[in-house]
Amino acid sequence: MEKLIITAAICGAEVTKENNPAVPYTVEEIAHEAYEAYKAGASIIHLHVREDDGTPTQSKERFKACIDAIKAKCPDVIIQPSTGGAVGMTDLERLQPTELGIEMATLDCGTCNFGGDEIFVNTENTIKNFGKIMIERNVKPEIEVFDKGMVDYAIRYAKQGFIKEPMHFDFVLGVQMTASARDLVFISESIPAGSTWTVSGIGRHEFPMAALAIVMGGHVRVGFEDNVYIEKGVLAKSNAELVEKVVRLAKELGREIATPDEARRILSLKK
Ligand code: KMH
Ligand code: ZN
Repeated sequence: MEKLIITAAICGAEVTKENNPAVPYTVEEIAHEAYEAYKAGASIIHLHVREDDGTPTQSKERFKACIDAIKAKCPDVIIQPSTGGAVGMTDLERLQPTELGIEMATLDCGTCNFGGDEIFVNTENTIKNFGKIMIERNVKPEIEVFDKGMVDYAIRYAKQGFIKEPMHFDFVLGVQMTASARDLVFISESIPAGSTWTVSGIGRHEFPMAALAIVMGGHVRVGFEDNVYIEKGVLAKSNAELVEKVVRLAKELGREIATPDEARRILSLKK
């Protein structure tokens, strides 16, 4: 089995300091959380950025400031900006970080409900346009799928030339599709041979999904974007604490942790 790639989703767009005071907003806080998560074992930082007051933004300047600050502390870490941004942002706003010479970015492969009246909109044209731009800018997409139909869209758009293979998927389970062992087996067996996958279990599903991915040969995403608790009712002190828990699980289950360069090889990234 390949070594385990751990992604730290340190900030997100929806979670706030009211949910957990350790959620980072400023450039310094974001760089600090990224560095600590990296030292704990994360090889990829999934990055959203905020204004100092916590407002989510896709500003190219703000992304550049955060990327530079993270790279100053850990030059080899893989930085994966979000092109999902926050619900309601325009496509042009969302695409800004892809102009920064980045290695990876998320590519959300369908529209889904996001709680209450919120809808996270990704039309067919949006997905194809984002895919085409990522090919032109040499950015490897992490394909975000919130249910199995989004895997099927990705396969269709890859056949049409909008996404390059081998594809890398992130199964976000517990938002729209439920998070069970059956769901994870079903969805991970639905992707093309040669693809790679990671799982983001939302909320209380974070560590059960991580444990399953570790034994199934997938990879793991944890972080405040998805979950703010280290155990039931106990807030995590940092993203690093969440990463450390995955490292402990992997050790117990006999799976080694990938360095950033090992992750680059596994994901066919060109540095
Ligand atoms: N904040 C969500 C609306 C991504 O990063 O690509 C979108 C999201 C997915 O978080
Ligand atoms: Zn995200």
